[in-house]
Amino acid sequence: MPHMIDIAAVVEKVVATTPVLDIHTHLFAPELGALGLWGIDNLLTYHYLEAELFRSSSISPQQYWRLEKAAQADLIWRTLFVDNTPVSEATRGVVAVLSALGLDPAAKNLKEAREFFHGLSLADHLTNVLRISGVSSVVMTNDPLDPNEAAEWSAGHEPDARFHAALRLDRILADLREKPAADVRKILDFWAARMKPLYMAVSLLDSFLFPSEEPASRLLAEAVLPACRDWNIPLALMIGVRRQVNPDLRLAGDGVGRADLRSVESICSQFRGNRFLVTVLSRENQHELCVYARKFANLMPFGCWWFLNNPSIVEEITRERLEMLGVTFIPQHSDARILEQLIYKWRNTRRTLAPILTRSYELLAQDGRQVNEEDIHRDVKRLFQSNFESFVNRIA
Ligand code: HDL
Ligand code: ZN
Repeated sequence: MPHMIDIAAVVEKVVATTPVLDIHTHLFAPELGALGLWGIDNLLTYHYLEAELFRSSSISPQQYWRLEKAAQADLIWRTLFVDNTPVSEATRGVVAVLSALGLDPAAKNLKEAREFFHGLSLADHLTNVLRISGVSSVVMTNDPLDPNEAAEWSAGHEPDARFHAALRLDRILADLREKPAADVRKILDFWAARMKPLYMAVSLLDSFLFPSEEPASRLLAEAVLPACRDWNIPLALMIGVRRQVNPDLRLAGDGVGRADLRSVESICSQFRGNRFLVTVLSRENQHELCVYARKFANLMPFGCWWFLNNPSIVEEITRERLEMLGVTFIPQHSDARILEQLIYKWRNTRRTLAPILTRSYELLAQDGRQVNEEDIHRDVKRLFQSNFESFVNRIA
């Protein structure tokens, strides 16, 4: 009789102790200067919280944008954390971060938190946050047409080895849409050589269609995909955004729309020599993305992106992926914009994933196959690291 293990306890331990490679963030290596955000005022002026502020405060967006960042943070703290209970995903996340750092998450003001962050060395704090979060390394979002970022790269700074690059194409496909593909290809090659990206990435509207006469579609086919093939890196398609539904909210103003995923079918089918990381923003698109992943081995579904990164939806998405794909997908990325968000985003992912994996192994046992600790280690390592590492074809 195979040795019976306490499945729940072993899964909990393995999920808690297996480091994760965070494949999509908006974090920056310290070597890239002031691009990297950290600390309490940045944590509180996160666009997720700004959207929630306007539902509980009489302040108008126009009045809010005129405030200094510290005043914005004080208003958000008072409104969402003192005058109201921080039960939303984004507010509870700040509570989790403060608690993890030994600060009082029920404080009436930000005095203690500001003093704590003011005294920190970023280098030590970065190592401490990665350790608490169980994150081995992160992938950045690097936009070569952002003048501030281009200046940092042109200054010859090399990112810390725990920060990998991803070449983000949104602005290239928008600003250079009238350019010949050959010109765009030269720019891609220049920045790919400089950044050494693990993949190229683009976020796309819910209305994205491929193939189509749209400039983005043409440049993807004629410049981006040949470049990805030559550089032997995947292209990440992030589909389903409805840009600036409420422009008054700025970064918080984007919405979500169900996309026609026949675009994914066409691109995976037509470009068999390319590999595609795909995440979709609409909950309604998730099941069909799983079906497409069963049809195309060059499609790697990843993450519960943005408005989906809430336990109720992460649970549904992760269960259907396990049922349809086994452990051959990438369950989550943090999308962290501020360093300390890694702490709560990965705590939440582990807290939601562990019972789902346990249930899968319990069903397997009921149907006749016991798992051992080695099986569980292998599966969690695939989910947290090696599915991505092998898909980008480089040990990141
Ligand atoms: O396009 C993206 O990478 C999105 O993640 C946006 O940055 C979005 O504003 C975001 O931060 N989502 O979490
Ligand atoms: Zn993002």
